[in-house]
Amino acid sequence: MTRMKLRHVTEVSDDLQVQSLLEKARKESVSTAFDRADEMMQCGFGSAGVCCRYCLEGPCRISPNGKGPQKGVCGADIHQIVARSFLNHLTQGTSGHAEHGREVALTLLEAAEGKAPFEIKDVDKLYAVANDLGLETADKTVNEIAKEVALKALEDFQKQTGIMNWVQMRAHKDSLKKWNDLRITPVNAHLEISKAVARNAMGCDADPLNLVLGAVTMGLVDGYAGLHLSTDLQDILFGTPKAVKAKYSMAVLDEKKVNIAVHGHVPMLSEKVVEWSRKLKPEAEKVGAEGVNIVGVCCTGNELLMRQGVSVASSFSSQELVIVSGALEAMVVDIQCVMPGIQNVAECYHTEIITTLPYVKIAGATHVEFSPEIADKAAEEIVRKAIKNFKNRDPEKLSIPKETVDAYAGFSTEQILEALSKLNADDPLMPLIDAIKAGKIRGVAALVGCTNPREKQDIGNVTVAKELLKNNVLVVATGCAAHSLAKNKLMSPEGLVYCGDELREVLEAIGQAVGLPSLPPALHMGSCVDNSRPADLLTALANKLGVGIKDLPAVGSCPETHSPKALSIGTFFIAHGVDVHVGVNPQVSGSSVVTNILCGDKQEGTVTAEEVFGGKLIYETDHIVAAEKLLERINMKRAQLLGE
Ligand code: SF4
Ligand code: MSK
Repeated sequence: MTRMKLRHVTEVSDDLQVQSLLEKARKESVSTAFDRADEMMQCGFGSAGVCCRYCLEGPCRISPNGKGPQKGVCGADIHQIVARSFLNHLTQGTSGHAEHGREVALTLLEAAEGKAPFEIKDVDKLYAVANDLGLETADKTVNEIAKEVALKALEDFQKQTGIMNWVQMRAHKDSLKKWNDLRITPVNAHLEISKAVARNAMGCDADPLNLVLGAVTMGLVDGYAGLHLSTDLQDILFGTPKAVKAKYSMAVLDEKKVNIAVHGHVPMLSEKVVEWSRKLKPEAEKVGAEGVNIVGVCCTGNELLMRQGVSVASSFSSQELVIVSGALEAMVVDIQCVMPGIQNVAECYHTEIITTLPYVKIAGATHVEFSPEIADKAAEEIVRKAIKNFKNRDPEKLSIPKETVDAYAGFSTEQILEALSKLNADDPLMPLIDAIKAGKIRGVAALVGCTNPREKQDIGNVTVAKELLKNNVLVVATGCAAHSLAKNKLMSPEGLVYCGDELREVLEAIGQAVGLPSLPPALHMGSCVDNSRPADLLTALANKLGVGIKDLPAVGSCPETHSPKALSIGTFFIAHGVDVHVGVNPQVSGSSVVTNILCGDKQEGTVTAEEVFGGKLIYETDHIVAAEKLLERINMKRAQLLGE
């Protein structure tokens, strides 16, 4: 097989440590996602969303340039095929987040019933959620209330009529009315996911607009059964994040300790791994290590960072390079964004890959089954395995980069409001609203999503963020985008130099009110499911101002995504009227109809997301132009809201 020319390491990532580990991998003949991306040609048909494999009459593919057959065997045209393919992506992304929510709800139920070894850490949040759900709390114990909240959450996967409880509880009333009028409000997550799969089959829904509306329902399921429900229940179980200082970069690996990376998304097991890493320190010392060092990868990393200050080693695209350091005794994975390639890389070093869920296994990896009731047993076994593996480390293969970057994280909505309350105890949102009205903050942007091995790592996330900060846009971040920003000092006061003067003034004033030199330029709000937190902040601002979320100068940006989950999250925000930028091809370009619905402006005679919801999808690969487009949208909404 002829080998494609690989990109030079400097073209692959902006991170010097990633570059040096990739060089090491190549020298040691270890293939990683960056190289596989160079070797894998992208199919033009798939890129445009015009191939269909939904039945055995196919596969069928339609050429967007009009050459060749213009209909599949069943008669589906290019617009129907692209719309179905978009809905298929959204369904996949949404099911991941919904499963996350359901797992957390079951854990809360088992904890409340005394069957799982978890305690309710944030009783205040439990009461707040119970009240918002309309539950009676008087004369009930914490565990009784927790059980009722968990059962309400599980109803969102069971009920056959009405509206999902979490939609009813968390959605802005104007948005909810819009969705009800369109009859796209979800009833229960599993019902909607199954309906989406069913309507996408051969011989079912063949109306591109109706299919896109089905995708919006998926976005709402993602946002409420996935994001909001998971965040609320995780905060109840593990605590609502507060500002915390931690370290970033591959250099958080510790040569003198047993290193365990926790990777994936669901924090139940990893919380226990942290606990057992402390308990088993004496055993680590017996094998010559100074203790056990837990490092984060992807969003399991973000969850532990937000609540426990655990340092973060890598975002998605460089996950295999954590192993290439030769310093990792175990990588424990749960679900989502876990590349199968980690097992092949691990076989070239001493790292043990440990899968933990019965429906997420990797051939060749060790499996230690996790379920909430045996959380302690599983975590203990995992940490012991890593300790035992310490002796197999090969000093010849060891290469740990040197410098870490300090970053602040833990900015839950509650933490942001608490900080603002130092400036106005009676009305904490007012300092933020005043700053927006005065133009000191032009708007709010959420930098979300991933890194993608096909893209130069970090460049898109950081460029868009810096351009927005320079223009006095308040930036919040989640997921792997937050990792890019943290490594580039945008989550420490050092990064204030990238802010416009007015924004810097506001960040300093709030920071000093809570005893810091300043808030960091970008506020880390958490993992992918924590995109519920910016949504909560926007809902609170809209309610305070007496307007819809669509009226706020707020945008989302996802410059380097790889995941269909990002499309689901993006659609959730668009359904609220927030413009969302994506820097990676969303694979709908084959259909002018679907592209126009998602990305088109308001136009007479056509239905577009902007016209229906007030926000649209912006696909732009040039990072500077993307930031300009987002600023334009922010300015447009400011003009409408404030008459500027
Ligand atoms: Fe072809 Fe239609 Fe079957 Fe798709 S559903 S593979 S377009 S025949
Ligand atoms: S982990 S979905 S690469 S943010 Fe949430 Fe990172 Fe994107 Fe996975």
